[in-house]
Amino acid sequence: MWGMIATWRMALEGVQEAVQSLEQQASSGDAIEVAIKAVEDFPYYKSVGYGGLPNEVMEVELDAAYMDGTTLDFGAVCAIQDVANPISVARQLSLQSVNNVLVGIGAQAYAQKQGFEQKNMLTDRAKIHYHNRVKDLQTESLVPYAGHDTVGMVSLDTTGKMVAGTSTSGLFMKKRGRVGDSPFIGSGLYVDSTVGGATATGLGEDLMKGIISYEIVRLMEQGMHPQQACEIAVKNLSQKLIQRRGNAGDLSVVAMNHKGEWGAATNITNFSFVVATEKESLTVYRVHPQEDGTMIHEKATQEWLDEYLRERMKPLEVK
Ligand code: SD4
Repeated sequence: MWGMIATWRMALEGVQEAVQSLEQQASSGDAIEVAIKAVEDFPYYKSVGYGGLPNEVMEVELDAAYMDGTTLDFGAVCAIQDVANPISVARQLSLQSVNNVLVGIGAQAYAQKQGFEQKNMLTDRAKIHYHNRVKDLQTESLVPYAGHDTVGMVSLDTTGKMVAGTSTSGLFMKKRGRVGDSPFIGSGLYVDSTVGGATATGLGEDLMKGIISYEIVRLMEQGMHPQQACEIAVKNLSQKLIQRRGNAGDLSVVAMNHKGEWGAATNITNFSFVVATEKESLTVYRVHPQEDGTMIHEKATQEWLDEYLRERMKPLEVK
């Protein structure tokens, strides 16, 4: 059995490429790296890799993580700049016995020394988004930190090995040096090949309060189906945050177990995800949360898929 699940429709092209290789017995590690690199390289996705939206001083700081569910090897980079594929650096760091998580200039120096491609990740399009946002903030009372869509993926290969990965530019207009959940083991991602894996997207500050990816894997280990585990984890964390703090940020998750069964849950209205397994061809779903905490997964129509890309690639006007 092989399978792969990923957050957001933007993962589609990358997962498509990776799935073809999983069918040909590629490893789950290679599948994750290939698929996430494809998202990082696509300039129109404004929350991952090249074209990612900058922090408040117009620098693109990227976070990425990689976890091997068999060895439990884990590597991550936080707030790295000018590196084309943070996921590849995270994967390489996961193989080291120490120094698995590097931040900022240390991460950059490592990547440079190891020969990873250097690249200015700030595109003209991202600059327009930045300038427009600065303008809007002067006239409207908006939350500055809007705009997020981390790519998180879990994959299972034919040998039974599972791997998870994440990559993100974090929150648009974040403070310099701010890091969310995505590169943190347990919060942004967690995977154990004997159980399954999970990954999250949304407001990192809140996702971290529930160590939500680990929580989902723990629930699956207790025997829960991934769908039930995702729903319970989102519902419990969301309720707890509302009770204790008055509100809950955006929380969205996907998971797959070692049998290739999967789940996805959210507390927002526009979450989408991509899944493919040996039994189910590549499909994009939109998730509709219900009052009772259960989810309806609706297959995305071709019209919706086309509109998603059109919206992201439309010409931008400077305000
Ligand atoms: C963060 N969780 O940096 C990331 C942002 C994100 O979907 O996922 N967005 O907090």
